[in-house]
Formats: sequence, C-alpha cells, structure tokens
Amino acid sequence: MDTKNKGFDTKLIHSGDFENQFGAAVTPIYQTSTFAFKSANHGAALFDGKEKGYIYTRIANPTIDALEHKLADLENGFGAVVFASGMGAVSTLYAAMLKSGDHIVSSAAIYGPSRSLMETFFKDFGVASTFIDTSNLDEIEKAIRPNTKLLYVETPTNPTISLTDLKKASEIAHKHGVLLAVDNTFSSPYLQKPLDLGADIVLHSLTKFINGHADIVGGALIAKDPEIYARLRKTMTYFGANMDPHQAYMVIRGVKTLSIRVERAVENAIKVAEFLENHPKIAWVAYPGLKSHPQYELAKKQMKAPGTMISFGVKGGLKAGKTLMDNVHLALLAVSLGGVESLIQHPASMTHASLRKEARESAGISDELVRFSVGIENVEDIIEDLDNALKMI
Ligand code: LCS
Repeated sequence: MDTKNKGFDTKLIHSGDFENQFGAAVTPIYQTSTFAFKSANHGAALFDGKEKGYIYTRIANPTIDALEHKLADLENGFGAVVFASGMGAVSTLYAAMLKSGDHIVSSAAIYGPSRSLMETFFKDFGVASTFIDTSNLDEIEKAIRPNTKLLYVETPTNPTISLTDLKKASEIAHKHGVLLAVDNTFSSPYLQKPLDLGADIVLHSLTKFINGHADIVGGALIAKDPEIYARLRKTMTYFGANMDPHQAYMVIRGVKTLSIRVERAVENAIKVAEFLENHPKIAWVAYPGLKSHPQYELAKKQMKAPGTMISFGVKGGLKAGKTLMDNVHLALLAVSLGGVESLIQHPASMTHASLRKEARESAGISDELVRFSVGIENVEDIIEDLDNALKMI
C-alpha cells in the first residue's frame, strides 16, 4: 500500500508492505541466505546493478527491505539500513563517515560503548574526539575544528536525560560543513523526528522502543541524503553487521504498536516522575516532563511528549540506591529500556561501566544515579513497588 501521504500510525502498520504470493496479512520471513539467479546473465546483471533483485542476504533481503522502508518512512528519511544490533549501527556510522585525521564532536553522556568505541578503537585508527555538553550550544561551536566531520548527539542522553536543541545544533553543524547524526533511541520517531529538525542521519537501537518487547537486539541508520544512504549501506555490507530476516520480522511486528505503547508508558512516566520528585527519600529527579528539568520548554517544543526514561538520585547516595534496586520486584533489575516492562539499573556500574571514571564524572553520570525505564504496567503497581522499596532504605 502507498503510505506516502498517510498518518504516522498508518505507516506503523502498513509502510514497507509488499505484495506476496498468497496474500499473507503480514510480511513473510524470507529465511534464506541466498537467491537463485534465472541465468548466468541474470546473475551478472544483478551484480552489475543493471537489473534489480536479490542476490545474498548480507546485501539485501525482502523481509529486511520491508523493515528498512518502514523505518525510513517513520523518520521521513530517504533510506534506512538495519543492523544486527544498535552497536552495529554505531560502529558502521563511525566507519562510514570518519577516517584517519578526522574529528568528531559528541555529547559526553551517550550510551557507554558508543563513547568507549570512539575513545579506544577509533582513536587508535587516528580519529580525534571531543565529548561535551551538547545541551550548551556555545560548547558545540567552540568544539568544532577545521577537521570536524560529524556532530553526534543523543537527545535525551543516556543516562542523564539531558536534551540538545536539534534545530539549533544542526544550524551550527551545517555552518561549519559538519554533518549532524542523532541517536534517537530514547525518543523513538513517535516522539521526535530529528531529520525534520535538520539532522542528516538518525540512529536507533531497535532493541528499545521500536521493537518494544525485549526479545531481539537490532539497530538502524536512516539518512536524508541518497549519497550518505549509499555510503552507509556499502559500509554495512563490507562490515557484515547485517540484520537477520527473522529479526526483521520481529521488529516489523513489534513496531506496529509503537504509538500506543509509548503513549501509555509516557502517561505512566509522568506519574512516576511526580511520585519520585515528591518523595522525601529522593534527592533529585531528571525527567523533561517536570518543570524542574532545565530543558522542560525545549522538550515541549522538540518532542511530542517527554518520554519514558527517568534518572534520579536517592538520599544516601549509592548505598541507598542499591537498597532500592535490590528491593523492587515489579520492575526488573536489568539493562536495556523502552520495552513494555519497567526496568531499573545503575549506569555507573552497568551500562556506562566501560567509561573511564573521569569521563563518567565530567558527563554527569554520578555514582548515585539510578535509571528507570517506565513500562506499560498499571501505574499504581509501579509506584507501589517503588514506594515499598524506598521504605527499605
Ligand atoms: N544507543 C543508545 C542510546 C543505547 O541506549 C544503546 C543500548 C545503543 C545505542 C546500542 O544498542 P544495542 O547494540 O544494545 O542494540 N543501550 C542499552 C542500555 O542503556 N542498556 O542496555 C543497552
């Protein structure tokens, strides 16, 4: 079905659909590594690009294609490339867009391995990096050098829940001939569309909101420009970080309910954040739906709703935070986020443990910070669970 001028929810359900032999209502899984050519000339024409068709699943596959079309449509991009994991997308992005002698400017508080990969492997390959607070636009301007090629931003950031003004950040980047890539994992395209705000590339860990059911890992890059899209696709094909057809089928199934899942989780998150902010044992709460958040106004402007991720500190610091985490029973004590189930975790010792202590501290990832991913359970139960755990401190 042509979903070009249709609404976001219609695209969630129907974008990427293709006609199939038996009229199956869902996209079939083409679980095959390779595709037979009709003749030697046909095979040669496919490799040469003179004819369109499938060759080999690392290069392209109909089920994977269907997901890529849907994601490109949801983010208003030219094309999408999907990966075996979010980190497959991160490493392919760096490899495709940066070479020895180049420089990247990035948010200091990003997913730990996205930063560690740059500060270890890519540093050894001769790529320089500067990690700053991208919510401060002056810092972006100051960090850009003549050899800067990429501005890489997470908004909201993992795990500090800080926002960057994407419209203004893209203007600064483009003024200096720098491309803006945005990790949109914490928002999902339902809440925020970076390409519409001026970004050039969007990244997702599909593991999170887009799949939404904690049963696969996956990643995606979506580009606005055909040439950048081609470069990302070529790099993925060489590095072999491709998605599997069954994985793609799972994401196609999961993403169909993105709007209603996120809407319910946001409703819950607002109530959980208010509960935490008013609790005497809580020291601070970072959630852009609270007036106390420094970018409360930016969140209203840039995002459809303030998201489902909350970070907070418990009075009594790390020790008290650990007592809380050990005593919640409804929320799983687990990394990952953006699924239907509530999750709680401790970034300094878990998701961001790969960062140097100084890097964590300068990024505002304090030892006391606890991260909560609000699910779609009954909110009274989520709050009761937190309340009971807080009584144990
Ligand atoms: N980008 C962000 C913002 C992430 O949060 C993650 C994973 C990735 C990229 C990488 O995606 P993956 O390879 O795991 O699909 N974030 C995780 C987290 O906060 N807890 O566990 C994984």
